[in-house]
Amino acid sequence: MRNIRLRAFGVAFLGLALSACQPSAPDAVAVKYAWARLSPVAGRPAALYFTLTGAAKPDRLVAIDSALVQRIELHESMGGGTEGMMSMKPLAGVDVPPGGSALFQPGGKHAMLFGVDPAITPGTAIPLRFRFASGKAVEGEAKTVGAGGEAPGF
Ligand SMILES: [Cu+2]
Repeated sequence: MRNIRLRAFGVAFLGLALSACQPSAPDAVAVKYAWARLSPVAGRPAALYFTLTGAAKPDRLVAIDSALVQRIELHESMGGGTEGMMSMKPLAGVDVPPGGSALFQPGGKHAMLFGVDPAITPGTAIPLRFRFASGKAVEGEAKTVGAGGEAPGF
């Protein structure tokens, strides 16, 4: 009896030691450098840019929401221009591989913010929740700049 208990303890201890040896890959995708360029025209959408870095397992960004934005869509600009309505296609999701990243930047992938709360002006911040196919949700915040503003230096 005593022997069996000791063995069970040994196995549990080995399990702990093994998990401690694994490389420290993050559990969830990380959201970095989020910023939004507001529209010069009230009521027009803002464009949101950010960087996602991978977790230990592959994941996929499927949605973003905010208490201060009515609707957020994932888009990709075609032809590398600015975010004009003629040159964008909607994206159902964006993969984020382990050890990799997904870049959302001007002229490429971005999110479009429709119905931004009028309290959001240049220099304020937009609270965001990034939702992933795994079911995880990551909170973030985007710095805001005006229509002609430069990307923040972070
Ligand atoms: Cu767009």
